[in-house]
Amino acid sequence: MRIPSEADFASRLRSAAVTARVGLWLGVCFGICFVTGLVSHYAQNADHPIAFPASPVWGYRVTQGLHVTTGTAAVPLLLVKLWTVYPRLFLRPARGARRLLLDALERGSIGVLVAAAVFQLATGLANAAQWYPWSFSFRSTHYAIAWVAIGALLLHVAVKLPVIRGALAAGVEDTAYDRPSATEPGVLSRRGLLRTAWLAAGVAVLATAGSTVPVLRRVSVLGVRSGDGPMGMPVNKSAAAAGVTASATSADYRLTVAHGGREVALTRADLAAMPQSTRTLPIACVEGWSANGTWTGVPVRDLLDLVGAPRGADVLVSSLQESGPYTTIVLHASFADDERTLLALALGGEPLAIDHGYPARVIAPDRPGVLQTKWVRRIEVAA
Ligand SMILES: Nc1nc2c(c(=O)[nH]1)N[C@H]1C(S)=C(S)[C@@H](COP(=O)(O)O)O[C@H]1N2
Ligand SMILES: [Mo]
Repeated sequence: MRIPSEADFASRLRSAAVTARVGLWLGVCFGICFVTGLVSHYAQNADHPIAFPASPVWGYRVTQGLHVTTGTAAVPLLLVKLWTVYPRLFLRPARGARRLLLDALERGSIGVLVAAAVFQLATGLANAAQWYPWSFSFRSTHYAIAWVAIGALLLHVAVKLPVIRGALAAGVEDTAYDRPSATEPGVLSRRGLLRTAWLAAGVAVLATAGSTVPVLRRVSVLGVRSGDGPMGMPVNKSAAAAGVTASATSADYRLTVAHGGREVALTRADLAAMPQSTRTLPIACVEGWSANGTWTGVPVRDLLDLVGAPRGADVLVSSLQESGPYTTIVLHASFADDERTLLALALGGEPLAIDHGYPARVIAPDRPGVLQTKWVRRIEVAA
């Protein structure tokens, strides 16, 4: 077996005219992924120097739905784009020290870009499918590599700008930027290949977007959440999996609200006897699925008032769940003080199912689902 040479790849489908067009949409997807990813990362930070907005209530639902959908659409686009350019790997190295150095730098930067892009899409998809075949922290790693990917992408676009502009301005059949050996007809036309790429991206979107967009649910064979679950709402982690079945149903259950030296302990009946408020708010999971619910419960602000907690203070919410990364989370002041933020006792007019957080769970507007703590046992003003 011999190493292939660049001239072995003769299909005229592998053209800058195709690469630039697919690359344009790939760049759009990566741009949307990057920005919506920053939003999601910030929303999950414990520290909010600038308050994350609580309105519109569906804001995070839209940004995270876009994040997962554009990430999924990027998969077929990236594959097509890599297919059109990979013969360039076998181009002979340039002559002369200076050209060789530039060549090595360019190939190196493309290597970084491809590795980072593949890493982001692979870890993102696995995460959306709740499959974690790794031991690193998903969120911090996906966030760090996002910067590598976007940096390498900007560099790549800057280096290729003359070719990109030329190829996009000329027709799709243009050959000005083709490798000299890419002359043989392909199995389909360039337009045909492009249409196939758009179709594949569209199918990828339809197959996953149903976990966010209810009308698409029936066509979303790949949607990682069916929309089924107790009370018509998917479940992320069941009470059994969280190990809270006994504590959540115990007659000894008390919700503790604390501030400074003051503490009150409330039974579920005490909570149910307080003035109730009903709000329609979505659960918008970081993994991309989301669903609206009509929640009834006690505004968290009313609970904080029982212990004289000041406005403008961040609040810690703890779960009966004893282990896992989300047993205690920060409910930032912008949410704690919002009258729409509830300690919910009911969903759709029925007492909460245990898998949705019975006896009581937090539901706040415009928040990542991961921070909507279930089986709440303690609400405490942060020191
Ligand atoms: N205590 C606790 N609360 C939790 C979780 C958890 O694992 N433990 N999962 C969170 C995540 S990731 C999501 S998306 C929502 C899902 O709420 P649901 O299961 O009621 O739909 O609950 C959140 N609250
Ligand atoms: Mo989630």
